[in-house]
Amino acid sequence: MAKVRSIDRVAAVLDDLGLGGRVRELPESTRTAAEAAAALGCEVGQIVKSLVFRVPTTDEAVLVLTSGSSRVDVGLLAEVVGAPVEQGSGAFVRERTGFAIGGVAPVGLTAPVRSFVERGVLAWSGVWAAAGSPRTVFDAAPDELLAATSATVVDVAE
Ligand code: 5CA
Repeated sequence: MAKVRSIDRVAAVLDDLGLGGRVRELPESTRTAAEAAAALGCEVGQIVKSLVFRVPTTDEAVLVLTSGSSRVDVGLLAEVVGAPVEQGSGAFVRERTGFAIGGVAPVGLTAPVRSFVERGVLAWSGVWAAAGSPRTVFDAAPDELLAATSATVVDVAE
């Protein structure tokens, strides 16, 4: 089977969800929320970080979408998940999502991953998330992001 580029996977899912045309290619690489906010001219809080955690006891992957201005408290996330969690390594992230760190998108993963949205994301009327590479982002309303990811809203910010 031909290898599908990760940005094409994301664009195809967005199209299917009726969110086509949302992807924007940035002139520079934006591996961090701060870089993405600077490139887009928006608040850091409006950049959604797609963070992949690992449950060591089960090797399960967990995706947490959180505002660029907040950090995930792994203790609070462990309570939600019901087991200790750790940040996933670059290799783990790539294996479970098909994305490299810096371009992890909340949709278009190569396999389903249990997903959560940190409540702080809902404070914004519009947010941006990575679209499969460090140079691509897409915009969405928090409700659209929730529907697209089938995520559960949680309070796990530090
Ligand atoms: N393109 C930007 C803005 S959309 C982006 O992808 N931001 S991000 O927040 O979703 O991805 C960066 C995050 O990757 C960092 O906050 C950090 O949690 C994680 N990360 C960075 N380096 C590593 C690493 N070596 N191992 C595991 N996680 C890492």
